[in-house]
Parts: sequence; C-alpha cells; structure tokens
Amino acid sequence: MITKLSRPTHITNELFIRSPHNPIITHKDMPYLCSTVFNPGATEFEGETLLLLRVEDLEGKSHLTVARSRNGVDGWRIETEPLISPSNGAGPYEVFGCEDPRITYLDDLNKWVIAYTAYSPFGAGVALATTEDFRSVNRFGLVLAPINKDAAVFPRKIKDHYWMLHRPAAGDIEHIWLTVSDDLVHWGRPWCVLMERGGPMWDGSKVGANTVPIETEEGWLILFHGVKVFAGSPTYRVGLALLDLEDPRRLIARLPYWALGPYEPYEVAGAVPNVVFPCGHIQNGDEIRVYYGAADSTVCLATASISEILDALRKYRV
Ligand code: BMA
Repeated sequence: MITKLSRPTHITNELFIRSPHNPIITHKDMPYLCSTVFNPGATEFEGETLLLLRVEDLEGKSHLTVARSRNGVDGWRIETEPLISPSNGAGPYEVFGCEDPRITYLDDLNKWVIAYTAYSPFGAGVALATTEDFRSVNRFGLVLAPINKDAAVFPRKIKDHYWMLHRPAAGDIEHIWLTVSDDLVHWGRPWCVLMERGGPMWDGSKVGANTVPIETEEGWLILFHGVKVFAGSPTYRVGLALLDLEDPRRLIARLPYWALGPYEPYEVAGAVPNVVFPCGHIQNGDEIRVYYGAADSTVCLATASISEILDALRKYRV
C-alpha cells in the first residue's frame, strides 16, 4: 500500500501525487538482461495488479512482458518470457518492436484487448491482441496502418459499437482521433476529438492518448500526453480532458495546463530526458493509480482523485 505520499511543493497545478517508492520497477528488477523498462499498460487480474511492461532489449527493440504484484507497488513477479514480442507470432509490421500497450477489459467478450504500437520499417502502426489469461494472446496484427499510435479501446460499447482513441500523424500535425468498430478488427468513421494547440503551448507540438478512458458521471476522462519542444528537445507531460459519455466525439472540457510533468530526477534524466508517459491505470473508487514511464527508462506510480480532477475540469468546459 502507499503509506506516504509526496507532492512537489513548488508546483501548484499538478493533480497527481507521486509514490515515494518511485521508480517502482527498473531494469535491475528484470529477470533477464535488458536496456530499460517503461510505459506499462495496467489492469486487475485474479485480484492482483498486472502490468504489461514495455521492455527495451539490448538491440533497442521493445517487447511486452507481464509483471504481477499483490499491492501494485512492490513485490513484483516478472515473467521470464515476453507475452508479445517481435519474434513470437508477429508479422512484418512489428519487426522493430511492440511498444506502449493499453489494456482494456471488455465485459461483453470476457476478454482483455491490448492495443499497442507495432513498429517496423513501414513506420509505427496500431496492432491489437486479445487475451483471457495473460499467458497467451490472439494477435490480430495491424488494425490501423502507419503512421498511427497511442491507441486505447474504450472499456464498454457505446451505441452498440467499440470505440478507440488513436493518434495518426499528418506530417507534423498530431491530433487525437476516434474510430469505431463492430468486431475490433475493422475500424472506420474517423473523428478528430482533441487537437495539438500549436505555438508555445505545453501541448503545442503533439497530443496522444495515454490510458484507457475512465468512465465518470460527468463524461469519459481522458489522460493524454502533450508535447512541447524546448530547444529541439521534447518535453512530455500529462493533460486531462472530458468527452461526452454517449457521444465521445463531443469534447466537454480540457484543462489548459498539465496535471503531471517531469520534475523528479528519475523523470528529467534517462534514455529520453523530460518524459512522463502513462499507459495504464487502476481505479479504486475515487482514486486512480497511474503507471507511467519516466524518461523512457523506469516504471513509476502516481495517484489522483477523480473528484478533484472533475472539479478542476469543470472550470474549463468548451
Ligand atoms: C513517444 C512514444 C513513447 C515515448 C515518448 C518519449 O513518441 O514513442 O513511447 O515514451 O515518445 O520518448
């Protein structure tokens, strides 16, 4: 359990509280040699917290490996073989790696769907896989062609369809889009839902979904990353927005400032400096526990209160 919580005292806009145990997983915790471990997807499985770690190997390619913990903070039991990797059943569109998983439990299928970035010489695209046990997966392969990433499937059908957030790139224009499907394989009806703001803004250069949308009484809560390029080097921070519950194409609110940014030493220095990048969360009543990659190097944890977030967002309805 998290017993002692810390919030940077010099920052007033942050809505997340970092775990004092950060970083909670590093490459030294891995049962095999690797370069870095970061950007994990998260879900609850058999009464435990399950993370799907993005592990970068010594060649530089990423694969996805399961870690389990009773309290979601320590005592991680990490598998010795990846669940999803470029070499265990992938097609030609994943040869450079499998990255940044978002895990959604779908009640109607009684399965988890894993959306991840499939990276290859063709660029980065969106791949999906389903699992019932996190021991084997049914890989669908690419469902959205490159350049496309940061996909997350909504946790229930809306108007009888599955919905997914994703981030296509049109040159250097990188906004968040929505797409709809009846079978999780064929996706269509594209709709741009949240735009990069341009100029000097903290989310001016690009935006992309971070975790699976969270259903609240006021709308779908979206955690997204916003990027600002300082002197040629990007800074990744976490922003918050709300989409309409029954028509997620409708943006209801967007916080003009970020809610979690890189400040701690493990966030400002590492393989890629100045990055906080969540891919998973676990909800427990009003609390969300967000698992994020720090500096593309380690796995960290921060918590937030949904009611505090909704209070903040209420002032910024669009
Ligand atoms: C993004 C993604 C993330 C990464 C981030 C910072 O484009 O590739 O996996 O954490 O860049 O390097």
